[in-house]
Amino acid sequence: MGPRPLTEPPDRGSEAIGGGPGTERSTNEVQLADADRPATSRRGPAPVVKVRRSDWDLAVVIPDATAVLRTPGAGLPEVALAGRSNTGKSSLINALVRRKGLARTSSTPGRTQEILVFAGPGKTALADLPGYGWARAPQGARVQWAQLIDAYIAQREMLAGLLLIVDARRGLGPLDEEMLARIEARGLPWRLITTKVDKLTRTEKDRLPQLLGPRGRNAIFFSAKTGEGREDVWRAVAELAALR
Ligand SMILES: Nc1nc2c(ncn2[C@@H]2O[C@H](COP(=O)(O)OP(=O)(O)OP(=O)(O)O)[C@@H](O)[C@H]2O)c(=O)[nH]1
Ligand SMILES: [Mg+2]
Repeated sequence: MGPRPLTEPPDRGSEAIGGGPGTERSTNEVQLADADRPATSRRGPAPVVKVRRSDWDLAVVIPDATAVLRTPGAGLPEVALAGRSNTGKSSLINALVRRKGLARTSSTPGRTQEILVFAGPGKTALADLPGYGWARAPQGARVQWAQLIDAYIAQREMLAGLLLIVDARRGLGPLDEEMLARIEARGLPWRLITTKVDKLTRTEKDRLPQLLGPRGRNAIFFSAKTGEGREDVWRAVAELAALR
């Protein structure tokens, strides 16, 4: 059976977090947060990248699925940010590079509609993907975004790894599991980021590892609002690219 399209309506009771099948630990999951066991072994953890505000810019736009193969990269491996619509992928990029408005964000889902590749002075480009799972998006748009995401994940030659972005209040859903299955099918590493942790109460934050289940064992807790987890995400980006 081939992979399901990433267009399935999201709000299903079956989106129990960390429970059902497919949540077992993956060999593609990178052990980044554990300083004792850096993925780059003898060389130690990758250094945190320091960037200045103006160093990053939009390098490449991939408008649709047919353009994935023929659109050149920025000469850098790409780490992609994927996740459900409105989880904060674009905001995370802006927070990482400390440049508000570089990647366009919105309080309504469906803001990012193409794949935008941002490049800076570092060794890795960041690819901002459209979100999936927004049930109220027009059907045509949903199909087009899903095809674009699918093509990028399956075919993009310079794709080095994936940051899977989930809202800390929701955890992983079936479409997120599907995304991980696809990236693992390509043999590429990934890392889970839970965003908007500033919105959690203390108790919710304490319960987050339990909510995320085995997939979330090495999750990075991130907030674009407070900057929490920013350095960890940079480290993850560098590690993913180094594994390429
Ligand atoms: N409080 C809080 N809000 C956030 C955070 N990250 C993103 N947001 C808000 O969440 C909304 C969605 O953010 P985006 O960055 O546009 O989300 P996206 O995942 O790129 O969305 P799509 O492109 O539609 O898939 C915006 O209103 C952001 O301001 C965060 O860490 N904390
Ligand atoms: Mg976006």
